[in-house]
Amino acid sequence: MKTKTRIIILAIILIMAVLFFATKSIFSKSNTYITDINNDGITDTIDVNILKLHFNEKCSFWQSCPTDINHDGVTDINDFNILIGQYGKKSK
Ligand SMILES: [Ca+2]
Ligand SMILES: [Ca+2]
Repeated sequence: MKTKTRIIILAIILIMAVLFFATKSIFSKSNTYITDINNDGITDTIDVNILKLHFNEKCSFWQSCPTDINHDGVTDINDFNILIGQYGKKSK
C-alpha cells in the first residue's frame, strides 16, 4: 500500500474517532439518568445489587453498560450516588 493511501485511511479513521467521542460527550451531558437498571419499572434494591456486581468495572465506548449510569466509562461511587438519589422512583 502506498504511503499516500495509508495517510488517507488514517485520516478517515481519526475523523471517525473524533466524531464518535464528540457524540458520546454530547449524550453524557444529559441530566436524565436511567437508574432502573433491570428495567422492571422501579429503582430499588435489585438495581443496587446489580450495580454492586459491576462496581469498578470499566466500560468501553463500544459496550452497553447500564450500570455506568452517568456514562463516564466506569461503574463507581458516582453511579451509586445517582442511583440512591432515585431510589424508590418508578420509571414506568
Ligand atoms: Ca429496577
Ligand atoms: Ca459511571
